[in-house]
Amino acid sequence: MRPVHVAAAQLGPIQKAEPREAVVARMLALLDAAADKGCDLVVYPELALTTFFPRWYMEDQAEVDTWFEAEMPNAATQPLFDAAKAKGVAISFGYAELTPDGHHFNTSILTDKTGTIIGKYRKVHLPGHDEFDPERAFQHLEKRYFEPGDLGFPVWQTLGGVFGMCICNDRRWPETYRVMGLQGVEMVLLGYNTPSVNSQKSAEGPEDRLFHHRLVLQSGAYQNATFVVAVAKAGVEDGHPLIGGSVIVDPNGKIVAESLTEDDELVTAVCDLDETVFGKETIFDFARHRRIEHYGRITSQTGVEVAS
Ligand code: CDT
Repeated sequence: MRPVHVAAAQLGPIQKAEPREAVVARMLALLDAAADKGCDLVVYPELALTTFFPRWYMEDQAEVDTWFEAEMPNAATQPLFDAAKAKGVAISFGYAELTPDGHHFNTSILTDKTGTIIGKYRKVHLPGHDEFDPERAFQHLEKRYFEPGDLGFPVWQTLGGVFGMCICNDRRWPETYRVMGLQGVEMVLLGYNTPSVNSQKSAEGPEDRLFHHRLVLQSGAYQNATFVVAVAKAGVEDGHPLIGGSVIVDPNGKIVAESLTEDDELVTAVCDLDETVFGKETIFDFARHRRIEHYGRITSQTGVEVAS
């Protein structure tokens, strides 16, 4: 047995005017509750410290940069790292990262149980667009404010297992899981901010959105024999609804725990990482069954090419 008691710490909405300190106080309350339950690891959403600001069109880079963190930890988040250390709980959360040399990334970090950052991931698959789009019901300007991640999909050995991270839209891409799967990942941690309605197709509402969300998490987990912990920022932010549906998925692709609300909520499960072994040694024993001689297009071609 290699049990990891994990908590998906879903956050309810964060309004545009809500300061980071108030959000961190909410995150600390969830951390306390998780520690009281005996959790080893608490996972928070994508861009956990602020509202989902890429929905707002901005032209002034100084204004954009107010949504970014130039240091981690910083004054607002230091209490989280202190609490993680004091409680002996590892944490993972997402934030907008401004690097010392001026690069902007949609980032998540992972700490060990002493509150020391041991892993960093920068979102690779940025959705949306980079200019104001009047055709959309609302904006999704991640391509305007962030650069694609430059760290690939690394994994880290901690808590007795192999852990990886990805962020929101990354979860819809099978390559995300497979690159980590090829490094033996046993638990993928991810946060998300998913609008409840498709801005380009109003008929695609929360039911469809949650269906696609579960579909990709469950298939990614099964096809790579890994746990997946997916954590929402949910609810209505300044009139813009985001889905909930935070889940913990096992290596069979089954949901073992799921949130019930669109508010701050803790979803927990004890995950035995040894449950990943059967899949990794049988149907998804990559060394025996993969046929890379047929996969060249995956890395040599981006878009669809139809033979004439
Ligand atoms: N945050 C994020 O990546 N959201 C996307 C919305 C895609 S629609 C532009 C998601 O995949 O949920």
